[in-house]
Amino acid sequence: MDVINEKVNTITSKAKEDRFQGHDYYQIDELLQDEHLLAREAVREWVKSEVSPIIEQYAEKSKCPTHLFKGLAEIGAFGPSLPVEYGGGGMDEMAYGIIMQELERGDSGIRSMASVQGSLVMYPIYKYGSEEQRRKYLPKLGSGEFIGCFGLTEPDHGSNPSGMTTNLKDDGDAYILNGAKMWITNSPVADVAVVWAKDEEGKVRGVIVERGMKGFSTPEIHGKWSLRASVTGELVFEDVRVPKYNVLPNIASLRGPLSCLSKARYGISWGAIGAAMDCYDSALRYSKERIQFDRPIGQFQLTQKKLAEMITEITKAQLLAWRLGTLANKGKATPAQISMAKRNNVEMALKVAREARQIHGGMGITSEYPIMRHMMNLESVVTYEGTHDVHLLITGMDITGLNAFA
Ligand code: TGC
Ligand code: FAD
Repeated sequence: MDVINEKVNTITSKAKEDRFQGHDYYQIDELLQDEHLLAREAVREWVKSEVSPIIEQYAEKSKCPTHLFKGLAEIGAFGPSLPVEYGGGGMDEMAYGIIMQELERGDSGIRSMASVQGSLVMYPIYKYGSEEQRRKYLPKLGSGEFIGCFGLTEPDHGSNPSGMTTNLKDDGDAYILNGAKMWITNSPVADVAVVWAKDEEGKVRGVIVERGMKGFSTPEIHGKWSLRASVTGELVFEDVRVPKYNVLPNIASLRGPLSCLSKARYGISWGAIGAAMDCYDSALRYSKERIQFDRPIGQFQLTQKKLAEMITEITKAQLLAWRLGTLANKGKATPAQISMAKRNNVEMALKVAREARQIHGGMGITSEYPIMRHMMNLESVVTYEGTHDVHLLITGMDITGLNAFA
């Protein structure tokens, strides 16, 4: 009995220590600049010291480690490619992707916190807001003093946001906002929400709703088996009086929220590789340490097949992300190219997680290893920011010129 406990304890204590090493089978690092590698190192160290020691507990308890918002701000995770004077990091799109990759290596929920704040809250205010709105909100969001959320999805309109019924009615110097948003990351803890609603002409407008506005509430959604360390909720608007000052003046179309999604989907296409690498890293190590039939399980051909296929798929995804990053840096990455990368890389990560789980045997279902947490998280990632099938249809539309949604 003691021997079994000793073995379990040895495996347990090894698993608890974050021994992650990046994987770069095709020497893609040679294609990166020093600022990318430095950013990666800094975020990796932060994840090892701040996220890895606590994440399993938070996920098990289904609690969001909101204390990490400040740290995320300090490492420049909020809007890495937005200008410094507006609270961003002043880096390029490649750096943004790499930072998301390292965060998601820790946990998809932590990457979500950063994606939403930077790409879905700061970006629309930067891109479509007035100068006064930028000055008022962006520095506070960039520093983590304010937490933001993004409200597009509704209870009856998920994949089809153009059907939204949340609406704005003109009332002099304000709009009256009514409706509800569903599945909103960070909503229960947000200070501000960028909300998309139709005006009386049926045009999609973006409004900044602040916590404390009368008639605005943010109930939490419970019972998630995925993204458990991320907080998700609703946004409910009952005759909320939103000053016209809070309307984003430079957009009146669904293109507004969809362009923000392009930015966030780009980050996810990098982020998913992080989750996949963490699963692969753990499986590779376990395969060399776990002895069955008097030899490491990594010596069996079937285990090698799994590992070889994992690193092949990770490498292909890395090349896709790197190329997308170079296009994004030139402002040439199209929404359809971003859809392809998001779809491919998240699916790849899910498959890697499932194979890694097999390699860990029974241990793979426990919180001693990160595999099940990543796998369950990825079940959300494959659905949010456009489902797997929606992205396939975007590619289909792009190559055929025929619109499956029309
Ligand atoms: P459609 O007519 O195709 O487009 C309307 C206008 O938008 C433009 N556009 C885009 N612009 C930039 N980036 C994109 N990705 C764009 N996609 C479309 C388009 O050119 C057009 O512009 P204009 O100027 O001609 O008006 O719109 P549609 O109603 O037919 O919808 C097409 C469809 C289904 C692809 C789209 O609605 C879609 O992507 N649906 C998926 C919904 C989705 O992704 N929701 C995500 C909610 S947010 C979220 O999940 C956050 S999770 C965050 C986290 O925790 O990390
Ligand atoms: P539906 O649209 O009802 O889709 C159900 C199924 O039908 C899917 O398989 C879909 O692919 C399929 N389907 C739909 N239309 C078609 C079609 N035309 N052809 C073929 N198949 C189709 N939203 C926000 O606005 N802000 C957030 O911060 C946010 N955070 C989220 C966090 C989590 C944890 C989750 C799970 C979701 C979040 N979302 C958020 C919502 C997310 O974007 C939606 O869940 C997603 O867009 C899908 O919408 P839906 O869930 O209503 O599914």
